[in-house]
Amino acid sequence: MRKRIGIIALLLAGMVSPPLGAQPMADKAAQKNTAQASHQGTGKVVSVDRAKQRIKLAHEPIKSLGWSAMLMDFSVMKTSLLEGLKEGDMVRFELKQLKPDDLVWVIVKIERR
Ligand SMILES: [Cu+2]
Repeated sequence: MRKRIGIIALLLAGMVSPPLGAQPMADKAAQKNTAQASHQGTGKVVSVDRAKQRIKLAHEPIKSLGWSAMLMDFSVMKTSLLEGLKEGDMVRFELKQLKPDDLVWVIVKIERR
């Protein structure tokens, strides 16, 4: 009887051992940092769609994200960010991920350069 209790205690201890318990929290913290981080980019405006709150850019490489130069559609945080922007403008912009697991990057700042 005493032996059985000992085994149960060991099993319970294993379930709440620090390495297992700490790991998910560390992952969450890392994801939160990624979500809050913003990335700077530069590029050229290809088209602006105010109705859809989107802009197409030919962006230059963004090293902080490991992206090479490419043509890409972005959503902007608010329509007013697109004011005064037109095809052919050279721009500097800032990207943010709204949700940690989201693959979508949103432009939170954009200005002509
Ligand atoms: Cu891209």
